[in-house]
Parts: sequence; C-alpha cells; structure tokens
Amino acid sequence: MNRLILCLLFFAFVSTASAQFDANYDESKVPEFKLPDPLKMFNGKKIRNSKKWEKNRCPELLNFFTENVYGEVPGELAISSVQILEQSENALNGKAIRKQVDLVFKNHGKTLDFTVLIYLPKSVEKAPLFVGYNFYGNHTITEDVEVIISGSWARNNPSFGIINNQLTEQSRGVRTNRWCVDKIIDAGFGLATIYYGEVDPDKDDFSDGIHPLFYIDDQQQPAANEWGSIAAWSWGLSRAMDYFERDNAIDESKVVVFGHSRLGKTALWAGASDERFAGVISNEPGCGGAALSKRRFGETVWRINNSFPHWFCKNFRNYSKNEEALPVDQHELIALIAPRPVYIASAEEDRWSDPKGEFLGALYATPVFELYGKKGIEQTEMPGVNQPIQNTVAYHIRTGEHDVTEFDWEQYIKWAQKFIH
Ligand code: GTR
Repeated sequence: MNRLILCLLFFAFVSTASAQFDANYDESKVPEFKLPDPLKMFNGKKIRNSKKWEKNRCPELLNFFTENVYGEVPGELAISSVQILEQSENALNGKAIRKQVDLVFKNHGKTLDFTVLIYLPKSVEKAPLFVGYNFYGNHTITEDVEVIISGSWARNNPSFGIINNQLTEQSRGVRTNRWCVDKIIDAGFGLATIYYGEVDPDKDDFSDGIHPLFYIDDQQQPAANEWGSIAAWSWGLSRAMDYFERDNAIDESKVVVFGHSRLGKTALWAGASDERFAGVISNEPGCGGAALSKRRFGETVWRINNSFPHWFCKNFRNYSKNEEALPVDQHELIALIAPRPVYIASAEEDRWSDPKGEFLGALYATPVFELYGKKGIEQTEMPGVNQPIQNTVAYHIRTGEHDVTEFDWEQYIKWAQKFIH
C-alpha cells in the first residue's frame, strides 16, 4: 500500500475516533428539549383516534420526514424483468430452497439490477420472511459456496480480502455471525438479503446506483428534497417486496424488514413508507434512526450530515446544530409504523448510537400504538441489559458492542413468531 493511502486511512481513522471522542456522552449535558407530541397536529389540534391519525397526522408526519429528512423518490419504477440466476431445492443440507433472483430496472436509457438471495424453509408451504440488506455482499452471510459474489463497488476492507473495491471469494462467510441463517430456517421463516451497494454504493457520489435512472436532462444529483442513499436503499426493499408479491412460495403478508445500523435506519424508513411490510426490526440504528435527535448524545445531526453527506436529503442539513428547530423527532418515525410491530435494539457499549435515545424513541412512539389497542413500551425506565421487552413495540439492550449477535436474532425470531400473523 502506498504512503498516501496509508496517510488517508490514518486520518479517516483519527477523525472518526476523534468525532466519537468529541461527542457528548454525559447525561447531565443533554440539553433540555421539548419533544413533539405524535398525537398533536402541527397546527396544535389533538388526535384522539386511529381514524384521525391515519387521515391527518400520519400523512403530515410522513410528508415531513420525506421532504426534510430522507428525501422523496422522484417517480415510480416497476421491475422491468426478473431473472432467476440460480435455484436449488437442496440448500443448507437439504432443509431449504435457495433462489438467487436478479431484479432489473430500466429508465431514461439506463439500467440497474440487484440480486436477492432467498432461503426458504422446505417445511413451510408459503413462508413468512425476514428481508434485510447486508454490508459486504450476499456471499458473506453464509458459507454456502453457491452464493454468487457481487461485482458491484464495495468499501475496501483488507481483513475481508476486499481490495480495489471488489468483493472476492476470500470474504465468503465472513458475516455468518450476523445472520443466523439456520436458526431462522429452523424456526420456519425464510430469509432474503441484498447487497446494499448494488442499489446504491455507499459513498458521496450520486452518479452511480439507482439515482441516475431518475435524472431529467443533465441533472447530476437529487434536488434538496429528493432522496439520499437511505431512501434509495428503502426503495430497493420495496422493489424486493414487489417481487415477493409475485413469488408463490413467499407469504407476502408476513414480510419483516430487518437492518443493522445505517441499514437499521433504512429498515425503519422502509417500514414507515411502505405499509406492505408486516413488521420492522431495527438493530442499533442510532442517529437518524430510532435515537432522539434532540438529545444530541453520541452522534448528532450535524456530525452525521458531515460524515455521510449522501445518506439524507440535503434539506436535513437545515437541522445540523439546530435540532431544537426540528418539528419532529425520531419517535414519530417509529410511530409511523403503527399498528404494525416494531423492534428496536441497542447494545450497552454502543454509546455512539445513544441506547437511551433509542429506548426513548420506542417509548414515546407508544401512544400511537395504543390508539389501536396495541401494547407498546409501558415502563419509562430502560430495562436491564439482556432483558427484552416484547410487545407490539419491542426493545432490548444487550451486553456488548455495535453488532448483530445470536442473542439479537434469538429475540427477533421469538418476537416475530408471536407478533407476525
Ligand atoms: C457509523 C455512523 C452511524 C451508523 C454506523 C453503521 O459510522 O456514524 O450512524 O450508521 O456507522 O452503519 O455501522
């Protein structure tokens, strides 16, 4: 590796580490703030029932998050063709069906495709399904040698054998720890996953991924109210859902969208903006996910907009170092999923994501679920570590760091078996 690259890597590391160091982790320094009431319209009118919520408040909140946080998708685009790249009735030692399905999109003379890897339990005729993105390619979630390696751009990670931004055989199975495929299949659920970089490479560059398919004339980037990468990734999940609706082996009424971290933010937005998802699991989504922005604990709106200028729409920058001006907060994003079940999870050592802020996001979303007679979070104190609260709104904080673990999946599976009907 040449010196310049080493220097750049060093500075990237130092600046991330110092960002995390500079952040506030002191509860006594959390500013005083007034949280918007999800059951009060922007004009002050109170919402008293689910009908009024659906007719008035839900649309105005959804509209605010669309225009000012994640960004609008500039148009509709249906799947142009579905190609089954590979399929087997004898996957995972014979207990599962495997399909690798390529979804192709065409618009304005441009094409994009992404591959959905699907495992379905043979024991179930029409399987309920978890769907979620992975960070380093479908072949990283399993040791299964038949899983096709994506040719799309990937962030370099020498420890996974990813150099020159290309995924390789060396990274097969490196993320099995985050996916628990066998447990999922044994519980009677299917699993679908997509490499997020195929929908939009995770870099501040709007010339690649799905965005250019919607550009008009010589447009170079989305407008200030149009989609960043999180909304683009959410869009991809909705298109995967379009496919699930066509696949007879999948129960499209029981698709739970899952994601970790930036992809946990994505899962929340996908669930909020597409009612076809039967439930949402958001693992350690932090700032711009489930954590309350107004707490300014750990990562802040300013920091996230600076470190990842492409994740949100440009309008979100109006709230950098200006969280008090936000007429919404992230508990209202969670509320948009009501009455469908939603699970938020934190990790004790993941202070950058603000576990308490994530818990409060779930807690303060609860009144909207209660409008439907559903149970949310009923205690105002955070539960102890490794002591999940599992209602329609579920929450846990486990020991350990920012990651997805077997403990997390065990809770998600148990909860889904109870709440996804
Ligand atoms: C961090 C970012 C977080 C979180 C995380 C991840 O660097 O600051 O918001 O999304 O990345 O996605 O792993």
